[in-house]
Amino acid sequence: MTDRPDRSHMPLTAMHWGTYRAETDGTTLQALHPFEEDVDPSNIAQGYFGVLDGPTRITAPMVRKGWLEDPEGRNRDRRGADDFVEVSWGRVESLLTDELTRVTQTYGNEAIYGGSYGWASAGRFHHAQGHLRRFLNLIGGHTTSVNTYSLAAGEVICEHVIGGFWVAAADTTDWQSIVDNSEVFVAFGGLPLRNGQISQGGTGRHRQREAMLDARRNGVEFVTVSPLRDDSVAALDAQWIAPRPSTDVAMILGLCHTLLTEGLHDQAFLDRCTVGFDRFAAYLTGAQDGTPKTAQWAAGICDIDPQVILELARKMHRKRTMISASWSLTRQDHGEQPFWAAITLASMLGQIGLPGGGFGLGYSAVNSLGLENHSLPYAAMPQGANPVQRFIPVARITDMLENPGGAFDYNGQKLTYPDTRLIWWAGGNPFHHHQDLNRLRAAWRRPDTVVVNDWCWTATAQHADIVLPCTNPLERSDISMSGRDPYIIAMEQVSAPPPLTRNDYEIFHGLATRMGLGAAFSEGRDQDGWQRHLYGESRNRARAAGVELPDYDTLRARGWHKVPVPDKPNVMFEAFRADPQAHPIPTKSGKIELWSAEIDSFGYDDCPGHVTWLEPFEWLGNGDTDALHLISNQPRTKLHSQLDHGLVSQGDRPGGLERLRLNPKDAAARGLSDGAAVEVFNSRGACLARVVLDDAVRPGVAQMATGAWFNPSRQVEGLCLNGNPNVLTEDRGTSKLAQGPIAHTCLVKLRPAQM
Ligand SMILES: Nc1nc2c(c(=O)[nH]1)N[C@H]1C(S)=C(S)[C@@H](COP(=O)(O)OP(=O)(O)OC[C@H]3O[C@@H](n4cnc5c(=O)[nH]c(N)nc54)[C@H](O)[C@@H]3O)O[C@H]1N2
Ligand SMILES: Nc1nc2c(c(=O)[nH]1)N[C@H]1C(S)=C(S)[C@@H](COP(=O)(O)OP(=O)(O)OC[C@H]3O[C@@H](n4cnc5c(=O)[nH]c(N)nc54)[C@H](O)[C@@H]3O)O[C@H]1N2
Ligand SMILES: [Mo]
Repeated sequence: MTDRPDRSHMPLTAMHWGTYRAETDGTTLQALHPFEEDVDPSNIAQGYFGVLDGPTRITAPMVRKGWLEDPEGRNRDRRGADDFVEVSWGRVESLLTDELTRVTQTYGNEAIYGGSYGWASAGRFHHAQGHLRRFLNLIGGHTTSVNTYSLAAGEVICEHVIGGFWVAAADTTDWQSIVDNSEVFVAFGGLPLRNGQISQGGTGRHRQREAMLDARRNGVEFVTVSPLRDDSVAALDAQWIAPRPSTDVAMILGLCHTLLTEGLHDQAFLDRCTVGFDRFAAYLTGAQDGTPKTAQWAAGICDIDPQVILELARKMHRKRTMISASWSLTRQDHGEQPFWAAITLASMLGQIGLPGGGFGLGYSAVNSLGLENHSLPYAAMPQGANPVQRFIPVARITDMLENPGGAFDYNGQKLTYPDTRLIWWAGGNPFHHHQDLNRLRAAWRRPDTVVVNDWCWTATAQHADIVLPCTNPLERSDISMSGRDPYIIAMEQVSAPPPLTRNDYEIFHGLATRMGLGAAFSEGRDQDGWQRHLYGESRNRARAAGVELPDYDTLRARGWHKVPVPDKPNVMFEAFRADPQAHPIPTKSGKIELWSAEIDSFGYDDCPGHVTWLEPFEWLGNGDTDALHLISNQPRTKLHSQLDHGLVSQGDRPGGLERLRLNPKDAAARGLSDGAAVEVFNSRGACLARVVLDDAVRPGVAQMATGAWFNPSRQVEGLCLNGNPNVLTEDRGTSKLAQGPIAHTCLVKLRPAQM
């Protein structure tokens, strides 16, 4: 941007929320300035100032007192409420070597849980989970996890319906195709720009705002289907439809029914490109179960005007329509259904594969969705092979700890939980991200040992026995290149880490060395050697895909490189639409599966063979009259729990409490005024919050971002003082198919806080 001073001589650093120029006075970081290429930089990075040192920084290896004092029982009941003692790296390495040897020899390697979910930090080489898994694989393996918290249900359902989520995500229709060709953009779950701040692995230039506004200027009509009006920016002037949360599937069925009964569906597309429409249609019309899924039927469930559904269906048929379904829709009870429903609706409209038409899964969930770029398969740190076959669906962690040997279903398989004796987490914060934290906290006390690598004292670190202090991205050199973003950034160390901290690589290399496996772990490379190696491999892969990258030293000297954008905007499934025989999609049938013989064969009552409206276990349709549906969405001021302790996040907490947004009508009905301190509660737990009145929130809904560090009260059982909504959310799988998390399906009540 032209009005910024030239800072191109300053070193670059990169995070999931963007790229920055670092101003230092030679020793200390003074400022982080937006990268000159970024047209819409994020403020999140400013949260680092003040927390690089100080009381929240982990500065040395720490071991829990009770764990040291009782080598038999390990005083496990004190885990999460105990003191720590500082030890040397030599001592901690010897404690860990002994414990790993004991656990693997007594119980086998499957007793180590190394699933370690979490976002860690940007940087191709310094990827915490990659190093953890490489190390654990080297010592005989570990139980791992599959799928994500982001959209586990979406990943598994897409495997059956369109051949995989991540493949489709990489094929997402570009924003430019939408700008040039769409007439209507219907966003289930909205287009939250605050989420587009983020891109896993880093981003050079934030594109979502500019693209949306270009589309609007070009006449695209936006429709936001969401409990929050501000899930799309005001400038889009979007039509706001606000069904009850967790009822989008009913609304989409109402749209499908309208298309079918009014003859507005594209039978030719359905015949050529999909399988199983007839089975789905029998359900839609009620031939199968006696209930036609009319607009009227849907409106009753969603609590909206049926006319809105009828008119929207007709408009979507008349105009070139892009349908977006946000990832949040999958983090719900029966979260497999919304993506399947959106894909079914788009199939009936028959615009899939046309410029600006069809569907996209999560525009603005992250900056990379809809970017005009080559999707390049860059190399990642090799993790070796895991000799242990056992895994859990990522969000079944508490079930696993509570229920060793217990059986569970997953995607057609019958599996059992291992007997976990040691947990190792690096680069994630389960005491932020998991549901029903009070239940997790109790189950977490079962294993003998918990090891956590982190750079700051998160609740997870506080619930560990052995805490290994690591660095953050400001404190190490690396390369930010994600393959989902055209920018490659040579990251430089711009802040000195506390002297006793180590990079995750060094932590595991040190341990491997002590266990006689140092050479196997390092393969003879030092940290710079690995970065050269990974970049060199990536360069070869890019070249094979027709893209030339500068060599490593040139990249380092220049600081960054932008991969040129392709000549023409990408359109999802374009080739498939043109010739489904020649270009099948990777499903069983090669076509879009509106009825899946495979899913049907699993016989799951909670995920039948076609899209089905399944009542959520908890929603505004079955709760007490004073219950509110809690939307615990992504925070604007941070990435999940990262930098919650920093000024940007803390500065957004009026009077130190997390904001709970409420419609003024709901506040008035409860006698609550703006700024009131409340306890948000249900049968699972409670947390403190401060009421903020806002008519952008649908009546019956309360909204509170995730990310506040879990801070359990020592006086009141089950109460989080910092306002982490996961003390309220239910921990159960979306269905037997994906077993994904369901944070967005949650009812709560409010009472004045006792403070
Ligand atoms: N209620 C509710 N809960 C949710 C969600 C929701 O919508 N509602 N969303 C869910 C979703 S989509 C997700 S993805 C999860 C996110 O959950 P997580 O990914 O676990 O959350 P983060 O806060 O990003 O955790 C990353 C941790 O890694 C640490 N870290 C950063 N860099 C490094 C490093 O270099 N090395 C090491 N060792 N550690 C590092 C950070 O300090 C932080 O503690 O949360 C889920 N939970
Ligand atoms: N700033 C910031 N950006 C982020 C993240 C972050 O922590 N901070 N996290 C990143 C990660 S890991 C992920 S997975 C993505 C997640 O991206 P999303 O899944 O899109 O994130 P959410 O903010 O949970 O949800 C988006 C909106 O969906 C709406 N919604 C919730 N339930 C329903 C429903 O039943 N029906 C309808 N129609 N709408 C509903 C809510 O109003 C919410 O604001 O965000 C990424 N971006
Ligand atoms: Mo996520």
